[in-house]
Amino acid sequence: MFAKTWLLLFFAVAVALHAAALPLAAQQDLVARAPTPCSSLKQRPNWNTLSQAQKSSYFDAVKCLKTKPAVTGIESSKNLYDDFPAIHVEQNHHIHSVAAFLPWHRRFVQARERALAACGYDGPTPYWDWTEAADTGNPDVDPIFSVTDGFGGNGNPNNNDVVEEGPFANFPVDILQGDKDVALFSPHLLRRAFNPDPQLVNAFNSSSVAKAQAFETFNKYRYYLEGTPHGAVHQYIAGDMGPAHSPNEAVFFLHHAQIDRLWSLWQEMDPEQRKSDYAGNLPDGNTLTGPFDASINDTLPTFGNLIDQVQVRDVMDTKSGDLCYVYV
Ligand SMILES: *[C@@H]1O[C@H](CO)[C@@H](O)[C@H](O)[C@H]1NC(C)=O
Ligand SMILES: *[C@@H]1O[C@H](CO)[C@@H](O)[C@H](O)[C@H]1NC(C)=O
Ligand SMILES: [Cu+2]
Repeated sequence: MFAKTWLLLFFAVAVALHAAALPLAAQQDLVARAPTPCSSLKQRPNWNTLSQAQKSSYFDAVKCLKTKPAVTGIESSKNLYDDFPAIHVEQNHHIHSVAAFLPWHRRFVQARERALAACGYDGPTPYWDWTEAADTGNPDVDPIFSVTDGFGGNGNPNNNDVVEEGPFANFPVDILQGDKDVALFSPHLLRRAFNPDPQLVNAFNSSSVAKAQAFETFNKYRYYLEGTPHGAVHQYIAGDMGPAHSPNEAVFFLHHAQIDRLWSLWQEMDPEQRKSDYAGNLPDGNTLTGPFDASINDTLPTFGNLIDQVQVRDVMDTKSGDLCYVYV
């Protein structure tokens, strides 16, 4: 309590002192830019720690998204559920293999959290720590895929990989990635096609994550994290989770909460440096060779009204601004 009051006071004094020496336009900028301290921090837990009641209210809220009107304005998206895969398809090239991969998806998980809250979910935003699944060598038996209190298991290879058990059994989804990242309206039932290739599974094991977390600069970190563990989880689940319409798959958001968690843990290893370390290529640059023109002052690619489009700098710290959460 004392520390928080002190911090608030410090901000107020610092802003006032700076403001006194600056012209009016710059003063307004400074006031607008001062990071808002969080009044409290929400905890984001491991999925496995949720109660049965929380898990079932989570599933209910996910399904409720299909009953809410679309907000993105993307023609193929007929409801709020479809908006998530649709915007992810249409922004595909702006949000993958670019510097903005991590900050955009951080905000996208937050957009989902708000949508679920609007659908009556008042529990926490969970993450899936898939290293536990990969380390066993058999991710298919992970609790996340439980048919009784998880997201259900693999699809049926004899029925177009359709998921036939669990809360998403024969679950209708509508969006497919088309050419040139156009979101197509193509109703089908949710698919999974687990790929047990050990090399793929090892790419998201705890050793692979340890390797990611050991990179010392953002650009190298985000390149490995996106390309190796992140990509391998998409490819392991496959079906709807494979292509850019992957937000059709509800597990997507627990996967991306885990990616976000790893980034925040990486940032916490050297907060002063890493909460402002942001670099890499824009969509027209090469992810390995550059040019590396991205700036922390860039505006994030659009979320199509799912949530407001802030600057990268506004989502660099999960403990400030309108993020205000920590992973536990
Ligand atoms: C993860 O996979 C690598 C091979 O890529 C292997 O050498 C390592 O032992 C695995 N780690 C664990 C914890 O299973
Ligand atoms: C971002 O903008 C601030 C002023 O708003 C400036 O001081 C800073 O140098 C800019 N950073 C980059 C990387 O462009
Ligand atoms: Cu993505």
